[in-house]
Amino acid sequence: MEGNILVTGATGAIGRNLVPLLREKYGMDKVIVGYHSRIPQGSLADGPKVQVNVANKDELYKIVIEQKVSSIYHLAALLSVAAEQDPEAAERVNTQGLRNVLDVIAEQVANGNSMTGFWASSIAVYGEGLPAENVAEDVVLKPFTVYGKGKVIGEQAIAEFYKTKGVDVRVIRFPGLNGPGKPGPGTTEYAIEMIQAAAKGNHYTVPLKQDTIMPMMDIRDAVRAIMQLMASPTGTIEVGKPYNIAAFSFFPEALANVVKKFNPSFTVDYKPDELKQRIADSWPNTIDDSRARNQWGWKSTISLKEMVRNIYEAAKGEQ
Ligand code: AKB
Repeated sequence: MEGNILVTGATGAIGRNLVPLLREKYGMDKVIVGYHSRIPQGSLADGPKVQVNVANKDELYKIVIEQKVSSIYHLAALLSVAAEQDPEAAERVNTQGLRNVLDVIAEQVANGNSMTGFWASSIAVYGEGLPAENVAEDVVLKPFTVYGKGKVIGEQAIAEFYKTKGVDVRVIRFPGLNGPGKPGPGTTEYAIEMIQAAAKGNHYTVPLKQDTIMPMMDIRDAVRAIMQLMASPTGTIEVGKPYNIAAFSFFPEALANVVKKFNPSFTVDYKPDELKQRIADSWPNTIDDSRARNQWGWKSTISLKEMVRNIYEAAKGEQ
């Protein structure tokens, strides 16, 4: 790779797990940790890093030029609950932030410089009124959330930039991603909270009904998918179109039963939060990822039990 890679939102859940893989593949000095308010810690702090406000296009452009960036993995975003609570921040960071990334890449491409990108979409694009099972990419999208609407606008902008300006930004629609570390203010994040509570010997009150099913995945599978999609030759995939990826789906009571295998005295109760429950109910139970499987060989490898073990052991180690 000629230029450097900028990862925006690199201190978030996906970034923390993706940066080490990128550095392993391309070298420490080639991967720049882009952060905003959360300062990089541990190994993330070791290599190049830059504070970046993605809502400020001039600042982003300056970094791209000065740091010789030729690929942006754009992960800076507010999650579903945070976006609902602060729609203006969601508009700035999620919608305008992506728009700025696309504009900067388009400008570079127009100047004859090769530049690509990755963007994280979500099952939040789906909305109420859809069939719940095995939902493919190509259905009518009617999310009610600020977050979901932003993801739909983002996917459409990426498709448009590809069609009209030849901008190659690849997109995955992620299910709930689960890994060690403090979970963000989302809807699927109850799962991480539950496992961490069990590891610390605490009771957990689930903010959803016990049978609320959502598609989920181990974060390590998710970042492997990003590496795989980004390494796929252009002619073999549909650039500008989002790909679903799936691993397994579960509901809180089923997760609690797996968690109890690690801590038999763990207890939960259920006190649904109105917003989280409505969001979760509007998302599919299961999604169809056959396009990703057929076109670039996607396959999940980490089971629910292994996902729980990873988060549980990390949380135990922190005590
Ligand atoms: C959230 O719940 O907000 C995220 C997501 C599925 O996009 N985890």
